[in-house]
Amino acid sequence: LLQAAIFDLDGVITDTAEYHYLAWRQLANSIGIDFDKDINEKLKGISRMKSLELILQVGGKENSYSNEEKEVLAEEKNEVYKQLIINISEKDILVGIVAFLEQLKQNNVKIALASASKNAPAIINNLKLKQYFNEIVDVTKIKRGKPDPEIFLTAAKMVNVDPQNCIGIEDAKAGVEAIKGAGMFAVGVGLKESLGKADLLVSNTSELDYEEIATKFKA
Ligand code: B16
Ligand code: MG
Repeated sequence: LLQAAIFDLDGVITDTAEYHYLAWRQLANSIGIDFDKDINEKLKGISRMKSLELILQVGGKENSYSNEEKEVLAEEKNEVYKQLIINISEKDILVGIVAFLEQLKQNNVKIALASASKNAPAIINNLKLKQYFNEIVDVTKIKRGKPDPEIFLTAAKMVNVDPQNCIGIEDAKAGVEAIKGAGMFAVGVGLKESLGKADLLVSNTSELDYEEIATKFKA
């Protein structure tokens, strides 16, 4: 039985990828590394430090910085990012999401957030969506990032629902892998090329529909 829905944030509820992109590009350029949308694509769902390490690797600078210096660089990016997301509001909720959250609520499905972003609670507040969420995972307590299933398993535990009775909703390859690794039903938002492992694929959030998912979930 479908008892809980566990959401990713960036790319599912709102599109912060563009802001991550702008902030990382500024940081990368400031240390002499070219940054483009192809690299940005690989950073979706990946933690801040892992993202930085990937960028340094692409620029051939993986051994140029100490851990302390990397912390400073990651913090610098986050300061730029925080300035960019300051004006996020209800208008930035992706199409269909409020209706889908309402459907879940009406069907007594628990709702949780499993975002890799340390800024997730602030973003959910700005979007005025806090009231829908029974639980928001504190990512600072998560040891292993997506594709590890830890964050989805933690969310399931917080809402007290067995993983086999949960669905996870993700736009990133690493995220779908994490959901499947947790033993949950994966709803992918995006393209088959990257999200082929999802149990149900929709091309965008406007297609998220409780009845359709519940039917496929049972089958
Ligand atoms: P922060 P999600 C992820 O959010 C983003 O997709 C990823 O690009 C970002 O690096 C990560 O959050 C960490 O974000 O720097 O704000 O802690 O898709 O898991 O909701
Ligand atoms: Mg995402």
